[in-house]
Amino acid sequence: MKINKMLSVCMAGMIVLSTMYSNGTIFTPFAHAATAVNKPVTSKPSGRYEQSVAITLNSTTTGATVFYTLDGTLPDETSPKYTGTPIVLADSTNVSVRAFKDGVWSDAATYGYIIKTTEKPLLQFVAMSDLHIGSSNGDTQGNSAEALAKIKARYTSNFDVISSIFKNPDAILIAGDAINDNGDGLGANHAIVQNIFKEQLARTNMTNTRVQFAMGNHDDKVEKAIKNYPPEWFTTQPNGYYEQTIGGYSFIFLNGNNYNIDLGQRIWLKNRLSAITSNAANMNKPIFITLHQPVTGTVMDGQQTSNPNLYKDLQNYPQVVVLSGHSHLNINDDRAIDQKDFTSINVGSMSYIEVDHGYSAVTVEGLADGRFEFPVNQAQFIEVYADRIEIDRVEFNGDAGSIYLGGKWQGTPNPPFNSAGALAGKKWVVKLQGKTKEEIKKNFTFTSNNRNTTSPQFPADPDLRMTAGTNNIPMLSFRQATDDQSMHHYQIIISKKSTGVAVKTLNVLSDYYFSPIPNRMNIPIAGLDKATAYTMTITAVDAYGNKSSTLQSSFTTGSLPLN
Ligand SMILES: [Ca+2]
Repeated sequence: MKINKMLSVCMAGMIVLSTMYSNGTIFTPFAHAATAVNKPVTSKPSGRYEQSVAITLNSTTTGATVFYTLDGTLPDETSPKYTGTPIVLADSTNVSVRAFKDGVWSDAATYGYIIKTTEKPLLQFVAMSDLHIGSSNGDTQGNSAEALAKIKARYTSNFDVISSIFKNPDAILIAGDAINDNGDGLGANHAIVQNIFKEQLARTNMTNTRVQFAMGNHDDKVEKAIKNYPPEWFTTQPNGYYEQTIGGYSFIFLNGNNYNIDLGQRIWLKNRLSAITSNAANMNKPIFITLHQPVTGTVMDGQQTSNPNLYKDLQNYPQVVVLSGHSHLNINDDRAIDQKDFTSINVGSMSYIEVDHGYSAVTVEGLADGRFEFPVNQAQFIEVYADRIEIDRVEFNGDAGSIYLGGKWQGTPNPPFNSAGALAGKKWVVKLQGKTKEEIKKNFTFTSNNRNTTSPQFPADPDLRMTAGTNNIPMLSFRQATDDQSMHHYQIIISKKSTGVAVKTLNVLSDYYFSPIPNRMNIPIAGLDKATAYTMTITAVDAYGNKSSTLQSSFTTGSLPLN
C-alpha cells in the first residue's frame, strides 16, 4: 500500500508533518568545547540522602548560563534555566546540567540523588558483575604499570561512587568475570582484583565491607580463584560454591559454569534452601543467590541464560532473589528484573554494557548497524528493610561514547567521568510478604502479567526535521519520545514518494542507557538519492514493544549527490 493512501486511511493516531530541505541548508549541531565552558557543578555531592535535599547549580565559567533537567535528559536551550533559586529534591532524581556561553555548550553531566528516609536498612550491599579486570583497556595482561594505573583510576572513581551512596556497606558482591581469562591461564589476575579492592576499601574507610566472589566463565579455574582471594572472600570448596551469613541473611554463591551437571552442588543447594526455609522465622526473609549466568526463563538474557536445572531447584522458594550478570545487558531496561516463582535481577556490567541485539545506534562515526555494546558501567545498590528490598540502579559511568572507533575496540572508558553516580532508572521495590509461599508469589509485582503496557509518547512538538547533515549524508532529527520506563528504539521507514516502496527500514536505539539521555535523535541517513521526494514514518517503541503514535513527514533531497 502506498504511503499516501495509508495517510488518508490512518490519519487518527498520526502526526503529519512536512519538511523540505535542500543541500544548501546548513544544519549546525551544538558546538561542543569542554575547554571553553566548564560543566556546571552542584552545591551538594550526588549520593544517598535521608531527607529531601536543596541544591544550587554553578558554572565555574563566568557569565555562562546553566540549563538543567530533572528527568534524566540532556538540557538544551528549551530546558529550565537555573536562576539561583535552590532546587529541592524530595524524591530520587537525576539532575542533568549543561552550561552555555557565546554559542558554546559545556560538557553535560548528570548527578544522581538517592532520597531515602531516616529509616535504617538492616542490610546494604552492592552487587556487581563482569569487571573483566586485566583486559579492558586493550592491555591484555593488566600487569603493566600503565594498565594497573588505569585500573586503579577506574576503581578509585567507582569506589567514590559507592562511598557516596553506601558509606560502609555490609558487602560488595562480585557475580563473576572479575578477570578476563579466555582459557589462557590468567588466573593470577585475581590477585590484581584483590589488591585493587583492598586498597579502595582502605582508602574509603569501608571497614565493615565484606567482598564475596562467585565464579564466572572468564575467571580461569576455581583453584586459581581460591589461591588468589582471601578465604573469607570465596571458599575452599573445590567447585567454588558456598554460603555466607551477612547481617543475619543467607547469601549463597553458586558456580554457574557447571551447575546444571554438578549433582553435588544441586543437592547441597536444595538441602540448604530446605533447611533455611524450614525455620518459620525465615518465611519472609530474602535468600540471596549470586551466580554469574542468569537463570533460564527469567531476566532478559540475550541468549546467555543457562542452567535450566537451577530454575527447577529454585521454583519452590519464592524467598530467593537471584543476582546474576554475564549477559552485560543494561539495567536501565526494566526487563532486568523478573518475578515468577522467585525474583531474578540482572546486576549489570562493570566493563561495558549491551542491549538486545538487532538494532542500529548513532555513533560519532555515523549510524552503526547491529551495534549492541556501549561504554557504560553499572551495578545494583541493594538495601534490605524488615518488609522490603529496595534496589537502586546506578551508573558508575554513564557518559555517552562509542565502544568502537575506526573499527577498534575502545574498551572500558577511563575517568574522569561526567556522569559518575547517575541513576539508571527508578528504584525497584521487592516485597516478600505472605503467610505461605503461594501468598508471597501472589504479591510479586515484576511478573509477565504485570508487563508494562504504557506506550511511549512523542512531545507535542517533536520538531521533526530532515536536514542536510554533514559529509553529504542527510540527518534526520527529532525530539525524543518519552516512556514511563525506558524509551527503547525507533522504527523508521523511509519510502520513495513516487512508488511508495520502502528504501530504508531502521530500528535505531534511543541511547536510553547514557546519562544524560540525548533529548533529541540526530540520525544520519546514508544511501538516499539526490533530488528525490521521500516520505518517512517514525514510531517510538518501548522495551516491551508498546508503540507510540506514528510521526509522518515528507522531504525532498537536494540536487547534489549524496553519500
Ligand atoms: Ca512503556
